[in-house]
Amino acid sequence: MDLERELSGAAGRGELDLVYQPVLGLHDGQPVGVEALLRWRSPALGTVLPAELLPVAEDLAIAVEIGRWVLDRACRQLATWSHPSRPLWMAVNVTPHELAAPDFVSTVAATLAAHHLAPEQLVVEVAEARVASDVPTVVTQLAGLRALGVRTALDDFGAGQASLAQLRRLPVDILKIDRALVADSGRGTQSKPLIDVVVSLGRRLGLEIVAEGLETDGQVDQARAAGCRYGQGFALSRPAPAERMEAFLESFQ
Ligand code: G
Ligand code: G
Ligand code: MN
Ligand code: NA
Repeated sequence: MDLERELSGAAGRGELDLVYQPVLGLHDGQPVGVEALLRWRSPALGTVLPAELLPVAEDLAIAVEIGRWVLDRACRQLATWSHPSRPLWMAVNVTPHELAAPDFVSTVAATLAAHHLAPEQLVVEVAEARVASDVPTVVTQLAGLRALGVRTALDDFGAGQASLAQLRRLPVDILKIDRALVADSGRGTQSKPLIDVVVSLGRRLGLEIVAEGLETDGQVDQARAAGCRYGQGFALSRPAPAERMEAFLESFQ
């Protein structure tokens, strides 16, 4: 298969790329963090998205290598964007497969040190629905990250089969509410009580909460009204290449 043959050399050929989407405070509109999103710019195949390339990467046993590249690039970028007057976090997504690498936590520690970043500046996101594949390993590795001072996030919360069970089990600092739960808000459907309940649950657990996939001003208002401190989505800013994200961040100075 073309994708397989091409992907195995993609990192070495410099074809991997990150785009960035900011997380904004819903009360002041200020950026507080940035999420790194992987893209593969394949000369043969065009831009390939993570959903398509990650399963192939796992089959080829290069998912861990790609994850290390993502972490290093994202941290290097954060080191240039974050400064004392504008502290930012950088969030990277990982699969349980990547987390399961025995040296995952030590690689994170080494990467942070190499870029002179404080551990609190990194957020590691793991999607709720994927965690079920290996809960004990995910728990151990997330706990190891937190012991370093790195923050952990449960991504796509509310989209999986066992959201509440996962929330109780997993050592996380941040809850990212899946866009499915915000999608109908502002249109007078059942999602308003859902968001309200999830946000108040998260707050009672002492978690920071990010509403994801905010596509309309109505959804932004709804998330804010529910008590959600942070938001992410097309209504606030689309994912953008590094130069454009830098200009976006500079516009807040
Ligand atoms: O950026 P996009 O909407 O295409 O992302 C689709 C999915 O891929 C999301 O679930 C996101 O969390 C995941 N994803 C994006 N970048 C990365 C990455 O660098 N590593 C991993 N493991 N997943 C990623
Ligand atoms: O699973 P995760 O939350 O990491 O996925 C992030 C993905 O969501 C990115 O690929 C990004 O392109 C996409 N995304 C970001 N904001 C929005 C939005 O407002 N609406 C939709 N439909 N997708 C979004
Ligand atoms: Mn994410
Ligand atoms: Na998400």
